[in-house]
Amino acid sequence: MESLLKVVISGLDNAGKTSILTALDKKYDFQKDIVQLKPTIRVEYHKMNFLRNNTIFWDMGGQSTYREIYMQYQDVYFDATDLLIYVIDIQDTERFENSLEYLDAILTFFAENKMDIPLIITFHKYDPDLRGNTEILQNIDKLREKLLDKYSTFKILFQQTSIYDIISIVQLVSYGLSVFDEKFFELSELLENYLEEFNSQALIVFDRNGIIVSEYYSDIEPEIYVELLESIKEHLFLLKRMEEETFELDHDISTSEFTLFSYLHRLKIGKEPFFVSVATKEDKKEDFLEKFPDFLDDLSKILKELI
Ligand SMILES: Nc1nc2c(ncn2[C@@H]2O[C@H](COP(=O)(O)OP(=O)(O)OP(=O)(O)O)[C@@H](O)[C@H]2O)c(=O)[nH]1
Ligand SMILES: [Mg+2]
Repeated sequence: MESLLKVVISGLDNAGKTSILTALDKKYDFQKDIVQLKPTIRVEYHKMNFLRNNTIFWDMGGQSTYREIYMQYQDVYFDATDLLIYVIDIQDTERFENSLEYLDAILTFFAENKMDIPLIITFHKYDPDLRGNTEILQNIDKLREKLLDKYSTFKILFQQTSIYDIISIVQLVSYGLSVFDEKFFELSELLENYLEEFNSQALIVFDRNGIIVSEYYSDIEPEIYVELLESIKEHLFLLKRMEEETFELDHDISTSEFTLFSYLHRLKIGKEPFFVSVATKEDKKEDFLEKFPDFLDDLSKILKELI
């Protein structure tokens, strides 16, 4: 039996909710679509398949009129929620209090109805050029402490996202969805072990939509960090093409200008395609190529149980 997950994505107007979902959907070349976004009227529904679950994202338009409606008919909008993603615009310092009040209203509803729901709070618009900005980092810390203190009974996961960092968006959703199955821990262990055996930098398993099923990284040296991100981005783009067109080969190998050997491999479990993305240092690639078939065997066993 397939189950259906309801993911509510909420936050003030202009926080970036629809942008997040648009970026997630497109993965590449989405900037143009995001510039044209208009404020969301009431709720937009957005369906996505993730492993055996069908996921419906409820993108709740955040303008105050709509917020009032949701609060008036809380059970209509928030009943049967499986996961809440709450988006706070980290650049909109003036409205932090306002945003916390809205979150409080939603969480009060969950608490009153004894709904024990995992919650992801993302500090959004944490754009690459703001990394290391002390004021922003202090604000994030302050908000995080406040929230942890106030909502100690909730399971809260914090994230930092930006639409200019597509991997942060993919991670946001994949962490959220992976809380629903214990098999993910086994998978994560497998990746950890093989990453060590391969001596690689990154090992990621994507589903057909480019959602991360699991991932593992070694300590990444600053010099190759940018190169690694480029390799992952490139793989997101490629897997989309492999899905859309009938791509002849089941893998793609590329070597970047400098040091990284990057490899994308498609594997099918039943009818379900998965993609394995590997980035390894050029001088370690023999190790990797030799052991990769064993990894695929072990991986297939776990994925079979997941779908
Ligand atoms: N700098 C920056 N701007 C962003 C980011 N994400 C979204 N935006 C911008 O924020 C504005 C609002 O984005 P939307 O996605 O429409 O916001 P929303 O939360 O859906 O708003 P409502 O539908 O009214 O609730 C747009 O101009 C986006 O381009 C981000 O990560 N960084
Ligand atoms: Mg919107």
